Amino acid sequence: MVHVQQPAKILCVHDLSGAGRCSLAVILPVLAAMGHQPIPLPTAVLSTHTGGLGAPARMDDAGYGTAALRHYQELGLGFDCIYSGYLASEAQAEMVGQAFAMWPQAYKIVDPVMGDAGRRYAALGPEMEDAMRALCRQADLILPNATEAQLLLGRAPAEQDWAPEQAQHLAEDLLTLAPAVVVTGLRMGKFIACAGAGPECFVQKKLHLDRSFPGTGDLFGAIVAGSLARGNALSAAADAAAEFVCASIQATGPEADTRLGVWFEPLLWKLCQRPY
Ligand code: PXL
Repeated sequence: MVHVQQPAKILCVHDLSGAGRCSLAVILPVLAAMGHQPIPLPTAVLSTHTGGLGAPARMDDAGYGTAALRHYQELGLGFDCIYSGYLASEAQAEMVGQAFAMWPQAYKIVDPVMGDAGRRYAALGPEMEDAMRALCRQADLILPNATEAQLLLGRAPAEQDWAPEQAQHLAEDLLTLAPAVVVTGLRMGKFIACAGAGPECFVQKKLHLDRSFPGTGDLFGAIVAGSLARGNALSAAADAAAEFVCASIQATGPEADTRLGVWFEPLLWKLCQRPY
C-alpha cells in the first residue's frame, strides 16, 4: 500500500453562500483539488452572496463558531493554517482571534472582506473596520483588495488607476498591521495587478478582462493559501492564483450572469498540478 503525504489541515472561517460562487463554495473545492483538507467553519449560511442578487435568506452563527472551536480543541485536532474571510459581526472577528490563540502554530491568513469597487459592502457596518484591523494585527498574511486596503489604513476608498510604485507603497503601508501583505484587484490601465510586501516585494500584472465577478478574491485567496501550504513562495503563490483567476474569467461564457461568479469548476484539474 502506498500512502500519500498527510494533507495539510486548513481551518476555513468564511460564510457559506449557496448560489453565486464565493467564499466556502469556492474555497473548499479549490483546497481539496490542491490536495489539502479544508475544514469549513461557516460564519453564516446565506442563500446567495450580498452582491446584487437581492436580500439573501440567512442563518446566523448564534454561537456556533466558538462551540465548534471548543469541539476541535477537545478532539485534539491541529491546524496547519487558519484562513478567515467574510465575518458577519465584530463578535465573529473575536472568535477568529480566539482560534488564532488556540492554535498558535497555525499559519494565520486574514482576508479582511469588507468591500469592493470603492465601497464598503452594505450588509456590514462601519464598526467592522476596527474589528478587521484588530484581526489583521494577529495575522501572518493579509489579503485585502484595493478598497479594503484603503479602509484598513483609515483612508476614504476610491476606485482609481494605480501606478506600480503607488501600489507597492499601498502594500508596504499595511506592514504596520501584518508581516506579509498581498493587495489584490489593483487597476493599472489595461491590466489588473496585485502588490506584495513583507519578506518579498512584488507587483504582478495580468491583462484586465473587463468583466468583474463576485468571489474572485476568494478564488485568489484559496489558491494562495493552498500554494503556500505546498511550500511555494508568496510571490509564486500570488502569481499562480492571479493566473487561475484570469483563466477562470476567460473560460466564463459571454452569456453568463456575472452575479453568479466565474466558471472555475471545469478548470479545477489544473490545480492538481505544478506550478500551483
Ligand atoms: O466574495 C466576498 C463575499 C463573501 N461573502 C459574502 C459576500 C461577499 C461579497 O459580496 O457578500 C456573503
